[in-house]
Amino acid sequence: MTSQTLREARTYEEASEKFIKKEDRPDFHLSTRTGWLNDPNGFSYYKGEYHMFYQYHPYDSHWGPMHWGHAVSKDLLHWRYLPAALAPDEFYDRDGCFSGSAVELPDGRQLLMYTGVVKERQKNGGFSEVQTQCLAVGDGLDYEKYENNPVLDEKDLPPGSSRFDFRDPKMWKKEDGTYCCVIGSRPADGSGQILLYTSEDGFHWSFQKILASNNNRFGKMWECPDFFMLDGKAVLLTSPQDMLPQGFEYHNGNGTLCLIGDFDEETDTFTEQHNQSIDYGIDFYAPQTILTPDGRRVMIGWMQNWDTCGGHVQENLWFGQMSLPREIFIKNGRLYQKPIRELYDMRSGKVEYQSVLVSDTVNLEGMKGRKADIELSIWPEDEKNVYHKFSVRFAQNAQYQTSVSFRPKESVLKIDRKFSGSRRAVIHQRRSKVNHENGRLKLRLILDQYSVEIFVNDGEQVMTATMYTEREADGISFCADGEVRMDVVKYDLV
Ligand code: DQQ
Repeated sequence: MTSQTLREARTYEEASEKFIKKEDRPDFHLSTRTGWLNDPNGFSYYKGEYHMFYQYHPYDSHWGPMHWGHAVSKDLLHWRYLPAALAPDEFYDRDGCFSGSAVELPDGRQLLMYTGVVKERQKNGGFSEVQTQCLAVGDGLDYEKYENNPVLDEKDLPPGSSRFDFRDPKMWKKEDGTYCCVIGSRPADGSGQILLYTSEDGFHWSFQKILASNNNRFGKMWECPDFFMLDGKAVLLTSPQDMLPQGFEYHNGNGTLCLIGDFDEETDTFTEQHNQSIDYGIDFYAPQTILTPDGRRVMIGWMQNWDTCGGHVQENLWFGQMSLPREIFIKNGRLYQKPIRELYDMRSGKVEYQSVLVSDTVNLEGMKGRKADIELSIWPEDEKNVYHKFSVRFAQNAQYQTSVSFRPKESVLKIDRKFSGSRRAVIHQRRSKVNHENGRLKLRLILDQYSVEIFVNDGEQVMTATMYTEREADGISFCADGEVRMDVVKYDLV
């Protein structure tokens, strides 16, 4: 039975989306149907289509009581909205249906697990949010909340763990037909841990063990975990809150973390070997992955970040979009990412230049656009006298520009959206160390109206940023301090 709260959300979103013009949205990145979107939820392949649910506040372009929005796609690039799937309408989730995941049950129904949130009055008069894990079962369109919700609560936490920070279950089905899930939690040391739970049938869950402990190394609470095997290694993704910077690897505030190691299935033991950021740009958080029917591990993140999304304009009817789907793999012990290969099918209008000398500002005929796939290779004109700096400016007109620049002597790549229309004093630049051989570097930039995703050295690193300037700012130019040779090819993405 659809609750009144959900019916109202569904009626509202249908009416409200009509006021948002198609051309005011990104084209092949999923954006919110209306209002606000954050984390990807329930990313799954079900009944022949990809399903993406998302943290959703339909009534406002700011975060509010969390619903689950819903969209489906055949290729992860063209999305069709479905009615909102969940609303905060039960005693155990009345203050929000927070992030979660989806699996298919043996009888063909889809099972969602999400975090139910209830505000509880504290002795000091303030409120804290009690978080439990809840289920809903559906057919890909309508979902019925489980009568025995919540299925995991404070009784299922290891001693000392907080009942106020227990969220974001990511489930998967094992080959033997049983289920596992990882959940973010806060132990007594105030930082983060990832808990592992198991279930025979997807409905009855029990605590297995602490899969990974932060021990105050990477920020505090660990949100939105995902755990899977990839190229023979075990990979744990999570998004830590309250990070302190570490060199160029991690920045202050909400960040992303990828732990790579080994997993012993007999004892459910994860042994960490390597840590890194998932994305080195400004706007990426809370990614979730899926195994596609043809065996690819594909990751999509929220293409914003809590610390930097305060700059958007109040009057907008929508705010929040997902990143590109990225195929991920392990190479040299690191996480690599590439835009999903289906993007090649969207390429048209090739513009190519080879061995262009860039020593000042260079504008090339046909090099423009806000929905573009640009591949660049650069090297120094004189190997013995390497250039100081090379930049690509895009989303550019007389007033605005966003840029990526590379300083080979410091091995630093910088994304800069300071001149991209923001009227808020939030972070607009971020730097990352990158690998290069004497100034030789490869970049692939994907632009889709209001975002850029920069894939460095065939996916060794990615830097993501949004820029909400007018679409007419579509210039692309190149400039250098010193002498750079450049091969560049650009396709429109349509
Ligand atoms: N967003 C959700 C939480 C999650 C956080 C609330 C991460 O479930 O921990 O909207 O962005």
